[in-house]
Amino acid sequence: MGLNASNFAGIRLAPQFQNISLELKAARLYKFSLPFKQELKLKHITLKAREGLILVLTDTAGHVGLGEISPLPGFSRETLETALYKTSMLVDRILNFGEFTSHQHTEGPVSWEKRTTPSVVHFGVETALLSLLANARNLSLGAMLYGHTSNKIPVNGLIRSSLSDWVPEADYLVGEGYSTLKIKVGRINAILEARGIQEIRQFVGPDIKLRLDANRSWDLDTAMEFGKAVVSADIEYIEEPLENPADLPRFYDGCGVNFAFDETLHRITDPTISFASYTGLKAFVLKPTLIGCTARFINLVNQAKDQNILPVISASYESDVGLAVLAQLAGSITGENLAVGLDTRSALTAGTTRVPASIQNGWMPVRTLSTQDLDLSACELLYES
Ligand code: OSB
Ligand code: MG
Repeated sequence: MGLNASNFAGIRLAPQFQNISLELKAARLYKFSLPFKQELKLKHITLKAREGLILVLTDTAGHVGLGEISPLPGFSRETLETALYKTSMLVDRILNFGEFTSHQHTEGPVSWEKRTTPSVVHFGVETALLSLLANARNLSLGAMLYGHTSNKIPVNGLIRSSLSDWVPEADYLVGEGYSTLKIKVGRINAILEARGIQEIRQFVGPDIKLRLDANRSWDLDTAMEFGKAVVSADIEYIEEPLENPADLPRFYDGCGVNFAFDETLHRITDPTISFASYTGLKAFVLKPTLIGCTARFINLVNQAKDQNILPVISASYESDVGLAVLAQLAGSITGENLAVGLDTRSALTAGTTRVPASIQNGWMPVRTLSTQDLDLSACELLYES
């Protein structure tokens, strides 16, 4: 079957790559389950292992496109079973009828009948197809969309340990070469945590950037109390300090600490929404897996860039295949200039490629993957067509 790809999945490719077509031949879908080194405690759930799907698409010339579909329990709407069902339906339609119904992203208001909910499945299938087009041209995904890419990207070192380990962990990460750290807060008493952040700042000195993430843990008063206690520690931003994000401008007015949206961006149904009224808004933490639609993700990147907001591309504990896609996007969107949130692979005991997605001196190489790079030995083949 053939797909014409000039305006692919609602995304414009770089001018030189428009009007390309695609002759798909086969699809395989694998399931993986990768244990975490330690149970991963997220806001609403604790996970022992990361589960997900790897989609391998092949065209008639033998090029391959890889995508990952890994719903994150507690964050994604879909279970793995639903994702598997939706993926096999979508891939069947593409292979058998040449019909690709991507998520219908539009930048204007849409009636309810026309609105589809973006899904982890859309992002995985869209990026598998885009990777195939890119691989056929020996390019990264990002280079095909934007016409340029860096070959490495800086990463924020992630601190998720308990308070007593923050300083040793910061010491370790700075020693490893990270120059931006992200610390998870909002877990125990806010004042004790604020003191811990001040200790990290004193320990690492003024040249390391500090980002915080509270995952909507606080009411306005607690958040402001925390904010006032850390403002002198020069915080780049704090992600989602408030249970109710509508109060964020009051948080900023009250303490002067810049904030970032993360969870809020997964729930926006009106793509025309303006962020101009949010003074103190410093960054969008963009998790394409959870936004679930490539076109909307790119639209959010553009909105951020237009409004001087940092687009921080971030992971949701994907395996190596998903991380490679995210690194390729980041290589073209923010390149060497902005630390991204891709320090999640070290939480897993194993992966889906022979060589894991590695970070050296705080930098992740931007790499493209082919079939030879895959290690699906521990995976189960669930679908083939
Ligand atoms: O709260 O930002 C979060 C990963 C999965 C789900 C939620 C979050 C995360 C991360 C990713 O922290 C890593 C990062 O942003 O640096
Ligand atoms: Mg966050």
